[in-house]
Amino acid sequence: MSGSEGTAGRFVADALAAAGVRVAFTVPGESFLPLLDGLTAAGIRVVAARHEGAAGFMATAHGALTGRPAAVIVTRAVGTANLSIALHAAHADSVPLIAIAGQVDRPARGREAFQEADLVAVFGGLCRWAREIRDVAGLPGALDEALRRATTGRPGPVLLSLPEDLLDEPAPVDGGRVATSTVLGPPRAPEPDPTTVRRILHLLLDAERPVILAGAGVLRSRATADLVRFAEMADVPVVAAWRRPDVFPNDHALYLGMSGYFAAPTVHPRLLEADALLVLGCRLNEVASHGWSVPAPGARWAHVDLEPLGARGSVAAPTIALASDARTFVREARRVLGGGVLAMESLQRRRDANAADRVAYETVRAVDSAPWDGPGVHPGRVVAALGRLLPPDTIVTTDAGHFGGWAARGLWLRRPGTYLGPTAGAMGYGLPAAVAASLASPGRPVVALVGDGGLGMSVAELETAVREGARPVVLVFDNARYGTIRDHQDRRGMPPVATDLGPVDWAAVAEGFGAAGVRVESDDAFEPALRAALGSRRPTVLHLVVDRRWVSVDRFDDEQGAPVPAPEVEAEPEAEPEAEAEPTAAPEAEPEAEPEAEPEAEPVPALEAEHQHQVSKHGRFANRRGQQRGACGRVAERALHCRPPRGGGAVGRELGETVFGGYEDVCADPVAGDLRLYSLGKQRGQIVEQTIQRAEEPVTSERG
Ligand SMILES: Cc1ncc(C[n+]2csc(CCOP(=O)(O)OP(=O)(O)O)c2C)c(N)n1
Ligand SMILES: [Mg+2]
Repeated sequence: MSGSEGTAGRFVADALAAAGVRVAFTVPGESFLPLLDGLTAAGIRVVAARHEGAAGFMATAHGALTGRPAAVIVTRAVGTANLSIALHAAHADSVPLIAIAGQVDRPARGREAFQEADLVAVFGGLCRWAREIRDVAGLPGALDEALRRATTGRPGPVLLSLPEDLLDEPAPVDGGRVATSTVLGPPRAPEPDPTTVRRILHLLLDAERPVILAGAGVLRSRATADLVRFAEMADVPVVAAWRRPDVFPNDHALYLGMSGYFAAPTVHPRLLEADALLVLGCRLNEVASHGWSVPAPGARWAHVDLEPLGARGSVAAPTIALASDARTFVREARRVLGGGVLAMESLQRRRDANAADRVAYETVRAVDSAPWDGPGVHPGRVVAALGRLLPPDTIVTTDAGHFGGWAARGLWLRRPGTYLGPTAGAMGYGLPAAVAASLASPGRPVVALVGDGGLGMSVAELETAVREGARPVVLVFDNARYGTIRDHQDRRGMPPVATDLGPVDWAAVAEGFGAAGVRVESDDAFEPALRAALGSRRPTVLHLVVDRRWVSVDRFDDEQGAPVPAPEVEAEPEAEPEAEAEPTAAPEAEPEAEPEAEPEAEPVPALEAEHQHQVSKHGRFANRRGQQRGACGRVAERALHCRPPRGGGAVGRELGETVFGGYEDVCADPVAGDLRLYSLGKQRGQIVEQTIQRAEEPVTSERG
């Protein structure tokens, strides 16, 4: 007998199981022990994650993929705060999710109890519905309501706050009744009115340039095959909503690409050109609608959605709104269309225009054509290789960041349910989502696309993957920076504050968590590494070294530096006395460098006389303001493959050794009393070599 037998905690677990919840992700807390015990007893798989945000992303991905809500169970204010990013993501993605937070004991509420917060007031706004339960008798009704709200209408996250002492109480006497029927399949709205369906068909077919913008509602209602047939019958092309590229087979002649960030350049103009638009199972968020510019002013549009929109800001109300799930609508539309006769002349005009649109789209969607022979991988070629090598049922997950632009434009997806991306743009999603996908579909390959910034936020979930038997292949596009934000800074002429990161040996990190890790530094090395990873029984991280000149799929910038080299494991240095407090040196203005003609040309420039850096007798770094071991020193540690010893300073290379680096600049460091001067070029976009010299003291290194 389990310890939770007969308790309210067990009652909650049984209700979740009866409703079709099969998995619960958690970081455990002492505030919900009977529930934790009850979940296992009720046959729900409990997966412990390393962070509640990741647990929430796992639950979100599970819900998106399967259509069934997962539970995510967290503790009090601290756990719920960590979870909140996933509540926001699940809401943005319209994913059903049952979040349960263990709350402080009822007698302690409102008295600054340990880890207390008003969870409903603070986090409920991120959810479709949130409630704190104050007595056991209220449990059945609240669970009923939570399940209903999560899964009907526009699906989304719900939050139940359950006081710890309540979970220990005996279960409700009559057992209560918890509705189950609403959660066992994809959400459905009432049968659509055939007259309204006919009007929508007229709206589309009377137009010259109609388009369907299809979103997650099509995926959730498993309507892709029906949509393909409907689009073919009506000869209306389809654009996928942002981060829903799997909604329609990408190799189909009627597919015209995905909207949103890094859309192929034909997509937005084509949407604006549409004189009639069917928005199907899509919420028309800012990104999918290119800043609410779609539907274009004056376009006639129909919104078919479980909860269709009214007028919103600058977007006029739909010409026709129909509350329906996508599949029911499309099936009805096919039925109606099957009995009708289409005007041959306008049909032929549309066909010709569609064919031209498709050719135009195919011409601009390629991402692998730019010349490149290193250093590092060509991100577009990586994506093209994925298109060639991944089995069609592979599930691809993505994190937020510019690295994803190549896949957004160039990845070929052929089947529904093969792509998971957060429309909330939440970093840290990619790996946890891949873990959840691999657990939900153990037989399918799963590939996570992540940046080095995003992976840093959830990398510990590699251990979760290993422990739980998930086998994602993680592709980390490493430019050693928050590249997206750096791009924004550059484009606004702002200095690069807080956007450069240090080097990480992601392969070693992966191995440390029990996964496999492989460093990939060239295009040639990628394919064999991917094949091996797909065949591996362990989760694998492929550390893709990306030159910083690959700013985005739309921007190659010769002025950006090469990637920061990987750190090398060096002998543990002697402990040194603690260095002075680190100054917060203001970033120096950087000169604009002449862009190079060819990305692969890497001349060694003359060093500029731009900065002066002094090295004191004590071997401390100093920049020209006399600040010790400031940004310059830390940068140098990175650029020189150095690992800072505990006491400050840096462990360097041998005298006479040639070092190279890029982007960042001069330093010196002490080793066993020696002063060794490195001068690395400041000119962006150029790799600079310098031979290590013994420095005189005091040293003033003028750049040049
Ligand atoms: C949780 C979260 N924090 C911050 C941001 C803002 N943000 C968007 S992209 C980005 C940088 C991503 O860096 P990385 O993962 O390395 O990808 P890159 O842009 O370098 O390709 C940041 C900080 C975000 N989207 N999500
Ligand atoms: Mg990055």
